[in-house]
Amino acid sequence: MATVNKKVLEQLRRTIRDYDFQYYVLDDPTVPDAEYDRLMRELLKIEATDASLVSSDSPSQRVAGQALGAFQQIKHERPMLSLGNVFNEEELDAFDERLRKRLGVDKALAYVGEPKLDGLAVSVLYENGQLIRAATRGDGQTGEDITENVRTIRSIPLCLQGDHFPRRLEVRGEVFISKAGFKQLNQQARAAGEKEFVNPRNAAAGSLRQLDPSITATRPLEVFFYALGIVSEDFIPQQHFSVLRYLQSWGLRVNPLIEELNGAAECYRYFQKMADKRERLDYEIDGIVYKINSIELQEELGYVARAPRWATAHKFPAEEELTQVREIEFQVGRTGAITPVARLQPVFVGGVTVSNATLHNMDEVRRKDVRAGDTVIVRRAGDVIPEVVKVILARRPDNSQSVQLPEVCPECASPLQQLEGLAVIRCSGGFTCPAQRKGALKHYASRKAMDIEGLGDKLIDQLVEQNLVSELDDLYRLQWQEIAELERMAEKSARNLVAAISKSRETQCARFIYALGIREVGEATALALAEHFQQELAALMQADLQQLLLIDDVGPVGAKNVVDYFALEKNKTVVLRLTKDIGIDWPQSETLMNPNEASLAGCTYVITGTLTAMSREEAAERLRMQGAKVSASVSAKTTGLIAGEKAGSKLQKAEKLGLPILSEADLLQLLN
Ligand code: 9MJ
Repeated sequence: MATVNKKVLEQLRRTIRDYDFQYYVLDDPTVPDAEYDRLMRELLKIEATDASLVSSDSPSQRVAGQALGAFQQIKHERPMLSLGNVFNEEELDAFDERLRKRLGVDKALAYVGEPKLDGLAVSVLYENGQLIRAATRGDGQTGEDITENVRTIRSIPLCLQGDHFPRRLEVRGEVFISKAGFKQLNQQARAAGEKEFVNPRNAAAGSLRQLDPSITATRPLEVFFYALGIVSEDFIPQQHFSVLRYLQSWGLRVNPLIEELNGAAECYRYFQKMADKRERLDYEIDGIVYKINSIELQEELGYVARAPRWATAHKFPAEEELTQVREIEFQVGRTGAITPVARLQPVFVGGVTVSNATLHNMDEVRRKDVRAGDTVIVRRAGDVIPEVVKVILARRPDNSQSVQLPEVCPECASPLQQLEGLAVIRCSGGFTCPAQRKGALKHYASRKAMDIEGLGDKLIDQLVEQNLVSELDDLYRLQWQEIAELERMAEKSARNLVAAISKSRETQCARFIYALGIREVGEATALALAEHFQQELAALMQADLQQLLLIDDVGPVGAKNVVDYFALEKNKTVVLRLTKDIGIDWPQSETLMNPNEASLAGCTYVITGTLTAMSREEAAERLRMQGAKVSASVSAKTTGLIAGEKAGSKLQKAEKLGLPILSEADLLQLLN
C-alpha cells in the first residue's frame, strides 16, 4: 500500500485495545462481535501490506484471552487450532473446490458437519483415564491452567469410562452455558443486585476464568468435545467421525447433531437445516464447522498458519450489529396501544435488512435511554422482532434530547390514557382513530380470523385513508368499482376481492369472536367462549363477569374485556349489523365429527413444548376433530398433558398433579 495513514492506523489500534479491555477485563463488551471482527480484519489487512507497520504492541500481535496473571501458563504440546471462515454458499463451494484440486480428486469429498458452539475452547488431558490437567486455548500455543475450574463441570468426566482408551489422551472441545442456564444465572444476579452478563458466551468466559473454583462450581457450564490433541500410542482411527464415536464411548460428551456429509451440496443442506433449528436449540451456535472426514486426507492437506486446511467454519449472519437511530416515533396499534419505535439507518442483521426496532413501551425507552442520533446495538435473532440492545453512550451526539411521550395520539390527536400499574399507554379514540381502524380491519381480515383472501395491509390502509371503510360492516358494502380505483387494483382483482369478502359471511363462531379483536381474547379464548355458549353469540353478549370466569381458558382480564366490549353500545351495534344485516353465520353445532365417531369426546388435553411432526395448532385441531377439548392450562380436570421437547412449567404442574404425561409418539397413537 503506497500510503498508510499512520494516524488512522494508530486510532484503529486504540479502538481495538479499548474494546479488548471492555471485553476481557471488564467483562462488559460495548460493541457487537461482528463490529470487533471487522475492525480486527481491517487492522490485519493494513498490517499485511507492510511488515514495518506491525508494532509489537499492536492488538494483532497480542495473545487473545491472555492470562489475567494468577493462572499458570500451559504450553500446548500440539497447538490448538483456529478455523478459517466462509460466509455463503459460493465461498463454501470455493473451499471444497480448493481441497479437491489440492488432493487431485474429482468426486465428492466426505465431510463431517458440526454445529459451531459459541463458547470457549478448552483442552483436557487424561492420563490412565484420569483427568489430570485442563487448559484454555489462549493464543493457541499457550493457554491457562484451569484444571480446578474444569473439574467442577459435571459433563466433563474426572475419569474415563471403559478401559480401551489411550494411556495419554488430550481431548478438545467447547465449554459453554446453555440459553436456559444463562437466563437462570442472570435471574440470580438480578435477585442479588449484581451485574448481569451480556450473553451466554460472556458468562461462560467469566465463569471459567474465575480464580476461585468454588464460584465456577455454581455456574451452569457444559461441554461438547470435538477433537483430539496429543494421544500416546497408536490410536489412529481412519475417520474423524469414528474419533468422535470413541470419545463418546469413553464418556466424553459429543454433540448428537454431528453428521457425516457427502460433498459441498450436502454440507450446505446441513447448514440450512441447522440454521432452521438454531432458535430451538438450547445453546448458542454461531455457525457450522465442516471437517474432512478422512484422517489421512487431513494429514495430506495440512495447515496454513494456525488453521487446518481441511476444515472451515461457515458462519451464520451476525445477530447483532451497530447502527444509528434516525428518529423515534410512536406507532398506534389495533387496540390503541402506543408503541415507541426506533427508525434506524438500515442495517443487515440476522440475515435481513432491518430499519425499525421496537422499543416496547416508555419504561423501556427510559431504561435504555435511547435517543434520536444514538449509535445502538440492534439484535435480530431468528424470527424475533428486532430490538435495540443498548446505546453506545460514548458515541452520543452533543445536545441530544431524551424522548418525550406525545401529549395526544400521533394519529388522531385524541387524549392518551394510562391505566395505573400498567406500562401500556393507549389512544382513547377507539374506532375514530385511523390507526386503530386500520389495525382492527387487518386483524378482522387475517388468516386466523375471517381469512379474507386478497385483503392485505396496503389495501386496508387505502380503504381507510379514502374513507371507503370506517366500520367492519362497511367492508361488505364495498362495490368493485370503488376498489378498482385504488392503487395496484383493476376490475378483476376488485371483483375477486368483493367475492372473497362476501364468502367470509360463512364462518365459524370462534373465528368471528376472535376477529372482533377484543383485547386478550386470542384464538384459544375465542374457541372456549364459542364452545361454552354453544355457538350462540347472543348468550355471549349477555354474559356477566361471573359466568365468564367459570369458563376454562378464560382469565380474569379476558373476561372483563369481553364484558366491557359488549357494554359499549356501538360495539353491540356493529356485531348485530354484521350478524343480522350482513348475514355472517356459522353452523349452529360445530361438532366436526359425528359424535359416535368422536373417540376423544369428554377428554381435555393440554399441549406444551415443541412437537416435531406437526405444530401445536395442528395437533390441537386434530384432537378437536376427534371430539377432545384442548385447553391452555393444566388443571385437575385435564385428561393428559402432551409434552413435546423442552416442556417447562406445565409439565412440572402436570407431574405435581399426577396427570398422565403423553409423548409425541403417544399423541400420534392417540390420533390414529
Ligand atoms: C466448535 N467451536 O464448536 C471446532 N468447534 O475444530 C467445532 N470448533 C474446531 N470444531 C478444529 N465443532 C478447530 C476448531
